[in-house]
Amino acid sequence: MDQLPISKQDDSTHFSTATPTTTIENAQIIYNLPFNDLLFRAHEVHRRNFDPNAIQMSQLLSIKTGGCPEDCGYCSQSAHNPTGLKASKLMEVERVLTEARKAQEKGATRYCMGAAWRNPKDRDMDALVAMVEGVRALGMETCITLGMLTAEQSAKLAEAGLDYYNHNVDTSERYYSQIITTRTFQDRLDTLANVRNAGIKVCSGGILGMGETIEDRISMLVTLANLPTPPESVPINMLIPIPGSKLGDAAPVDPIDFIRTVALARILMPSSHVRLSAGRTSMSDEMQALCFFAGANSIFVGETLLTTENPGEDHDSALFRKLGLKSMPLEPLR
Ligand code: SAM
Ligand code: DTB
Ligand code: SF4
Repeated sequence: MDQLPISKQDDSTHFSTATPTTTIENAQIIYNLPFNDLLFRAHEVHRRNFDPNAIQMSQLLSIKTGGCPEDCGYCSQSAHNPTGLKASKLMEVERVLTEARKAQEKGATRYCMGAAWRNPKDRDMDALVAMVEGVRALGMETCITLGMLTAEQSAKLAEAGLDYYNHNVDTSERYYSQIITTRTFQDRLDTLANVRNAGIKVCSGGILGMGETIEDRISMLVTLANLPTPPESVPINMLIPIPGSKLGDAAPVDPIDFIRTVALARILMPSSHVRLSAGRTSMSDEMQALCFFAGANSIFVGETLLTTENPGEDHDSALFRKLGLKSMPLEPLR
């Protein structure tokens, strides 16, 4: 175990640095370690980089729901998926700020606003800037996810003080076109580069449970770890099967495979926040506890994600009490 390769970010002296970058082969070796060795190693990396009992708490709001022109096979909001979801227009800025205040009162420190768009129109930018500025003025971190973004739009949001932009690669490059055909994997990487170049922190991860192989999951994490700068935030979603969507009948992910993937994310991206994202309502407390041990240190709080259910405050505060977890303090805003 001591001679295993590690990622370029991990400055541990316990393990040899066999390669300057993370290769698929090295990641596979780590992923396939005996479970106890994998978890021990991931937890050790976690402890060296973070308080292991602190969890970052984000809250989501859908600021523009449904009617999306993209054909993502997993999504309730795609116009290509007959899911019965009612489409709505972009929410008023004041309503967004009222919802953000409520989330802050319940303990969220980051507010994540999501729009069901292929990309924002330039005419939407003033309202989006006002949302970012307004949420920041409350003293919360801001995150937004609007689809593809140009360099100019990225610069505008950076100037408004946006902390994070969420844009997931979702799966491996190889499997991508099985899930989405209206944009390419490279389109996703281009937006991530625009966001990064504008000085905004990157939030990018994916979904497990879409019929992909374990190699696809490993490859997705290797792509993220090998970006010029790895994402500061890595959401790992478990597919929420949406009736009417192309993946409505997808088979559930094996919980051990899910936990192994979280552990690999932690090892490959030691200083990133790894978020246990969608799908917690169908995870047991024990599974979530193992994900936290394996290095997950961020969650979405509140009763809803964008269009689906989330465990909610009562369940999460009981879980935090049982596990002795606490909310991660907010770093001073820029
Ligand atoms: N339209 C924007 C985009 O796709 O970039 C932002 C919103 S989109 C809903 C954000 C992410 O949520 C997706 O990239 C996907 O990873 C995740 N997601 C969407 N539907 C999901 C589902 N049913 N289960 C798990 N994750 C899901
Ligand atoms: C991410 O990776 N997961 C969040 C956030 N980024 C935008 C979205 C989860 C959506 C789950 C399905 C829904 O509520 O519609
Ligand atoms: Fe649209 Fe985003 Fe849903 Fe894809 S994931 S259909 S881009 S809202």
